[in-house]
Order: sequence, then structure tokens, then C-alpha cells
Amino acid sequence: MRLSRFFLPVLRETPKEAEIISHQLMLRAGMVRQASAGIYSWLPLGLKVLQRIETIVREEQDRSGAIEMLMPTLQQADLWRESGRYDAYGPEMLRFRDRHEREMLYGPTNEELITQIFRDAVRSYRDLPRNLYHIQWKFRDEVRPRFGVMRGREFLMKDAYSFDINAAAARQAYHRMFVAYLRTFARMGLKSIPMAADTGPIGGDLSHEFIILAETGESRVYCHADLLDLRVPPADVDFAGDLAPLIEQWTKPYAATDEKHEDVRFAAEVPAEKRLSARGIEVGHIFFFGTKYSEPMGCRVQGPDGSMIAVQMGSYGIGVSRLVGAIIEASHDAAGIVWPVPVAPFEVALINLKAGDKDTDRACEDLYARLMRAGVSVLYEDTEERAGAKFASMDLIGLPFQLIVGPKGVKNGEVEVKERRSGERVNLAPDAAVKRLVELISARRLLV
Ligand code: 5CA
Repeated sequence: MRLSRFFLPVLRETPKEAEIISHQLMLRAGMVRQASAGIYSWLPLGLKVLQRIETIVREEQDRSGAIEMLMPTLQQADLWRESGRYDAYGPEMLRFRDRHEREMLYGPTNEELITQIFRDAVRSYRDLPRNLYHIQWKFRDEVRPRFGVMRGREFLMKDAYSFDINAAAARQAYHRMFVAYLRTFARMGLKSIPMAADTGPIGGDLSHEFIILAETGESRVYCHADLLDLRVPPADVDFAGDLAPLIEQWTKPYAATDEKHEDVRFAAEVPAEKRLSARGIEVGHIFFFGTKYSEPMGCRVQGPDGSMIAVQMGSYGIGVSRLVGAIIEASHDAAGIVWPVPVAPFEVALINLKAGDKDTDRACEDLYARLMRAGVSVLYEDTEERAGAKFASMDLIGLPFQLIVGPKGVKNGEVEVKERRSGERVNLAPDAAVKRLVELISARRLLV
């Protein structure tokens, strides 16, 4: 992509309305613009990151055996009366009427709708287990939308729903999602810690939040420090096998959010030097709630003995749009964002220090074409801005690598490769620079 034809409205000043660094940087880097309180437009750079996150989420859901579908954002109130949640949900639910005076709502989550779809389609235990997911916008009229996309009113969520014949099978479904979540967040360069959590309006008695440690996190959390060093399950983990020992490894050490925290247990189970009390961002939340929806909504299947059995369900959410902010909270410096390669909007910023200079232009065009042929995604800074401004804005948007090309270097047969995270720079011949970038980037595309 040529910057001269892209849409990247960067801001020099830090917008006053933004309280936390990720929100400030997302506005400054031209990723989002607020449309109204807690509702954002995703500008091209922000959308690219959102889509890359979505892809990783999707790949790991698919790997674990979940099946993608798409449900609408708008739902009928009557459906929510079947589960009893229409009244229980409260003012966070956005309710309205259509032209026929039918009561409608903008979905804050989808347990009712998926239960209806499943109930109407499935008759026999032979059609179980299944896990269906979608990636769709949600609306919750939060009392205090804040921190940009981290606590929005409209936000993008991946929500999956599992259906099983009995509680033991449902627990295995829960385990599969648990492992998929560990891999999903690790692939984005994040260290996530699963923590025993409250279930709130979703319900059930087994639940984990996946938490990223960050000072600006909204949740206070407590855990055993060893959890930070546990190895994430590899790509070839056997989802058909018994995941219980793996889950045990991750759930045995103490880890709880504020609502579930017990000081006495924490002190008894964790040696003082391993007690970690910090703030965290909830990027995922999984629930096992048995027959909470299937029972009242009549979602039953015929069991092996012919009797009708209410299916055991769980639901599993990931805050896809929240993750964009969470990754920035975890990965930035004084100059701006530092994207991990797997979620970067582009992998390389190719910076032409003297656009309009024939030789420099020619060298840049050649590098641009070669990198793209090698499958690297490039933002080519080909504008007539001065060098200092180019460096500042490219550092701000945080692409993992910069390839800097100026007239002097071109004359000497040299270009500069800079790694954004470390600031390390090397001068190389153009050929060697391309080779080096391709190597570095391929090595970092897959983190786990
Ligand atoms: N139905 C269940 C699981 S599918 C559910 O709705 N769970 S949830 O309420 O915990 O939301 C799932 C994830 O969405 C959360 O872990 C969080 O990462 C994200 N999320 C929730 N509320 C917001 C919000 N207001 N803004 C941005 N992300 C949010």
C-alpha cells in the first residue's frame, strides 16, 4: 500500500478525551474515530488489525473443532422472554420497536438465539457434540463506556456455544475452548492467565476469565506467579484426546478475579514471593451453565435409551475489538505502538527519505515490488513529508520493521533495516535487506 493513496489521519497531539495509552495511540495512529459514546468507526489501519485478530481467533476456533456461522445483530424480544432474561438483563440491553410495533433488541449476546436454532434442528444425541460460533457486533448500553474500544457500547465479540449430551462431555467441550483460548492469545503475543471468575448475567457455576496483566486493566486479579511461565499447548495438541491433565496444570495454581478472590486461601496456597496481585484486562470469558437455557427453551434431544434429555451447554466469548486495545496496552513505548508481527497492520514500513529523487524512488519501487513478491505486507511511505515527520509517524503506527532508503545510502548501495521493538538498525545492501526482512518476519509470524 502506498501511503500517498492510503487513508491514515495521524494526530500529532494527544487527544484530551483519551485516558489510557491504548486509546490515545489508537486515535493518534488513525485507527479509530469515535462516532458517539462507546461507538467507533474503524479506519483502514484499525480495521486491518481487527481483521488479523479475527483471523487468529477463527483459525484456533476451527482447529479446536468449533464451526463458524453468523447470527444477526437484531433479535426479537419474545425469544428472550422464553429464557426469562428479557426482564433480567436490565438497562444494558438496547430495546426498540420496529414499524409493526414488534419489540426488538440489539443482541448483547446470543445464548437464546443459538438455543432456538439448535432446538429446531437437532433431535438425537447422535448429532452431539457440536460447538457453533460466530464473530459479530454486540451492543451493551454500558453505564460508563470508557477506555476507547476496551469498554465500548458497540463491540466485536467471538461467541461460541457448545451442546453436549451430559455434563462430562460438556466439560470436555469446555476444556477444548480453554486450550483454544490459551493458543489464541499467545499467537497475538499476549500472556493470558485463566482465572476462576463470576458468571454474572450469563449464569452457570463454572467459569474462567482470560486475563492479560496491565496496569490500566479494569479488574483486580490475584494469582500464582508461576502461571506466567507455563508453556502454551502446541498447534498439534490433540483436541480429541483427554485434555484434563493440561487443564489441571493451568487451573491448579491459584488464580482468581476480585469477585472470586479469597485472601485466606491465597495466603495458604501461594508462597509470599510468588503472590502476584495486579490489574488485568479480561480478553475472554468462558462459561459452563448446563441446562440454564436448554431447559426453559425446550432444547432436548433423544438419548440412547429413547428418553428426551435437555442438552448441556456452555458459552465462550472473546473480546475481538477489545483485543486491539489490550495488545497496545501490552506492547508500546514512548514513541508509539509496537505491533507483534502476527497482528501488525503491515509488516514493513518502507520509508523513502527523498520522494521525487529519481534514484531513491527507483530503489524504493524495486524494494517495494520485491518485498511484495516475497509475500511481505508493506506500507510504502512515498509522501513528500520531511524525514523527521516520517520517522515519527512510522514509529507511532508501530509496524514491526522499517526499511529506510535515502539518497546517500542509495549512492553507496546501502539501505537501513530497523526493528521497531529494539530500535536496532543495520545497513545492508538492498538484496541482503530483503532477505533479512523475509527471514525475520517469517520467524515471527507464528509465535506458538
Ligand atoms: N455469552 C458470553 C460468552 S459468549 C458472554 O457474553 N460473555 S462476556 O459477557 O464475558 O463477554 C465476552 C467478552 O467480550 C469479554 O470477555 C470481553 O473480552 C468482551 N466484552 C464484554 N463487554 C465488552 C465491552 N463493553 N466492550 C468491549 N468488549 C467487551
